[in-house]
Amino acid sequence: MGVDTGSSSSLQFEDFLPSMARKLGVEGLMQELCKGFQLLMDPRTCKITFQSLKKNAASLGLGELRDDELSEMMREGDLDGDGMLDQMEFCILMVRLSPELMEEESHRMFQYY
Ligand SMILES: [Ca+2]
Repeated sequence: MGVDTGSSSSLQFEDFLPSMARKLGVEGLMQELCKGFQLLMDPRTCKITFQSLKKNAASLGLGELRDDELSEMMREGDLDGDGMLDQMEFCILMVRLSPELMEEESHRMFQYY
């Protein structure tokens, strides 16, 4: 999966999602996102916290994100306001961060919820 390290704008790492969605299908993509969640979450809480995100981001190729970008992800993704991302919040965030995917897939993606 490609990470656009040449871009200075924030939150561009999601660009691989549309091609993954085409390759894997929506269901396969969701499974991949869930695997990503497993890698990023804090095993004690089974949720993604700022600390677990920062610690584990490198393993997903997100290591170049700055603290403020990680904070932005947490803030954007935290739908119920508990300060952590659960699996559904994470998957929704990943989809929302990909405008192309949102247009192409959201109508099908959100039939799962
Ligand atoms: Ca939350």
